[in-house]
Amino acid sequence: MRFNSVALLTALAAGFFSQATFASEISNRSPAAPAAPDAGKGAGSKTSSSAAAAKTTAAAGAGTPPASKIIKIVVGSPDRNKSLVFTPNDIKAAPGDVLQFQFSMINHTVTQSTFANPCMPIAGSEPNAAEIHSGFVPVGANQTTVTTFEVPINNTQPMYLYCAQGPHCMLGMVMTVNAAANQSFAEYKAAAAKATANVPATTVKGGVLGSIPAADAVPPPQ
Ligand SMILES: [Cu+2]
Repeated sequence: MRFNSVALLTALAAGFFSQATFASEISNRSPAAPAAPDAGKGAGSKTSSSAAAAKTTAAAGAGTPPASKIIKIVVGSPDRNKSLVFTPNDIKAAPGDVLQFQFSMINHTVTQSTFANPCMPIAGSEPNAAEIHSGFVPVGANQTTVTTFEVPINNTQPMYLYCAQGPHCMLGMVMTVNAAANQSFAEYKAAAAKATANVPATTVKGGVLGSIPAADAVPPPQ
């Protein structure tokens, strides 16, 4: 009986050492085995904003086309009087540019409508439209990171965007990208003021949620 136990222990020890040896051979032979990514833990759809930065770098190296830009837009503000605005709210963007929405207090969305139907998701008017919707982004005071929503610009078509929170759209929390001369920011805002409902889209689309250190974010309007 005692002999058998010793034999068993010896066998286990031998097994352990041969496994350890095997493991070290594996790690010696494949030093480039990818480590498990810890970014994105518990936040599947969130990535850092490095994609946009890399894109800009690549475009700058390519030479021929004008360098693409990251256009930063602050959504809301801790300042009560500036809390229902996109800053800036009437912009031009070129294909290759990326709109980087930076969310401030308190809880807003970036959602796309048509010019004709403000405060309503564009899919309701144009079922095949490539819709933009960030989802609701709650933001507390003094956060150390800022949630971003990066929207790549693929063409020069006008885009009409609004915040789908509460009455924010009707209260003027709208913006335009490449607005047409006869469908301007001012006209869109005026039409939004008369909307009878403010409707969010159902799924996050048209961009990528991420996060940047608050120190790297544009200071919200005060
Ligand atoms: Cu809002």
